[in-house]
Amino acid sequence: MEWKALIFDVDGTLAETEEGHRQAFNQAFAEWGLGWHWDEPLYKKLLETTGGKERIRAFQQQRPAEEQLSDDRIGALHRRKTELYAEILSSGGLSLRPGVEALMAEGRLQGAKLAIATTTSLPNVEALCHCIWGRRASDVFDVIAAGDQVSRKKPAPDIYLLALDRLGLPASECIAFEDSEAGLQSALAAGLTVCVAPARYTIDQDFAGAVSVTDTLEHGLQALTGGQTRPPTCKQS
Ligand code: XBP
Ligand code: MG
Repeated sequence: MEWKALIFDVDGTLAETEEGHRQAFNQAFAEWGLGWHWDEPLYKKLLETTGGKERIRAFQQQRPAEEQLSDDRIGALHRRKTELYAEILSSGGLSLRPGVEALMAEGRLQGAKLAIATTTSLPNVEALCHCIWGRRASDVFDVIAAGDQVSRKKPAPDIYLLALDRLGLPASECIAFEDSEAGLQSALAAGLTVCVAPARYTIDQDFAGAVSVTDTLEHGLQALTGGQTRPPTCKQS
């Protein structure tokens, strides 16, 4: 099967970004004097809610009445978090996950378009592309569907449907690459074939329905080169 487009999730798929997000959330909370701190086990749980603003809202539901923020305040807090995330990425040290660069190159070689379908916001996609390639996201990807461009985030299919609409292609001609259960469900619900390479925070999730589940996307290349997809190498719950 020759795929007409490769659609990539961002966080956890292109790069291990969630630690950067977690630090940015915590720095924003500290600046605002909220007394909140998301450690790694808590963040793993909180990642079940996709989207930063939605994650803050889900977290504060467990907090006392005096700690509740209005939607406007959550929006402002999240804008500061986005600025801090860009600062963290600009300090360097982040690289693509293994196999991503080769997969993108093989896709290009085969004439496929490259697209993004992510829950994170457009400024964060730009920050990552600047950090990794020193280029604008639109110079690296043909189509970018991100964050609040849809009202329902993953696992709803909306962000993948938006990417497909912008590509002008049916789901049957495209393949998606994901790291999370919510992302997999989103892409499947949009009708896509999905390869999963679980990331640091998603390793224990359920990836039933993926065409392949592999440690890294180095093996995702096989989906492009006509080879057999490898059997799952990661734990499925
Ligand atoms: C992962 C997410 C994001 C990030 C934070 O998105 O759920 O919410 O954790 O990003 P994906 P924002 O894997 O689909 O890229 O704070 O910008 O929402
Ligand atoms: Mg992800």
